[in-house]
Amino acid sequence: MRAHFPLLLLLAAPAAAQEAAILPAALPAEAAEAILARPDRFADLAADLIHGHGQDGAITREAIETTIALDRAFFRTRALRAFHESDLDGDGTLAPPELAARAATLSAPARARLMRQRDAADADADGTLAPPELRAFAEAEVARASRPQDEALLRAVASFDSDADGRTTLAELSRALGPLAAND
Ligand SMILES: [Ca+2]
Ligand SMILES: [Ca+2]
Repeated sequence: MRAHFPLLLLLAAPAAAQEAAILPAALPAEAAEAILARPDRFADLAADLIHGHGQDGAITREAIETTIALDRAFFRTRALRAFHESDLDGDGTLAPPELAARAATLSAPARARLMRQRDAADADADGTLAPPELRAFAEAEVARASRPQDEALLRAVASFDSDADGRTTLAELSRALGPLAAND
């Protein structure tokens, strides 16, 4: 015999409306779409964020912004590392002899990578990398590596603060995401 299912529930809330009701209203549409598509991935990301950068099983909006800034600083530093290692006189500008001296110590693939990065960074193509060119190159690498849609998902965690105390807890997240994961 089939279990009884309250018909009124079905009438009151079709499946799609039920799903939409679970996610916070403040969530940007694009983030909501990404979360609905892969609720398990978002749950992992949010848990890593809270465990890694939160406090006492919760995270604030400010701490999320700090996390994003830390990631950007990491990508910026990574982008500039090879150039900093080539700045033999430490004046912040890379002259062609400095780049050539560093390139001579590298393996063929690393040398090719350094030359490719130099060409990408040398906006005025004069062979020298000036500080503004290095800054622009680093920011372009940050934009490429940090992916706006991933940053939007990190910021989305703040929208799950259902009691509005300024902190999103693991419990608030699992209450909202649990039903989604079950349907997955
Ligand atoms: Ca220099
Ligand atoms: Ca230049």
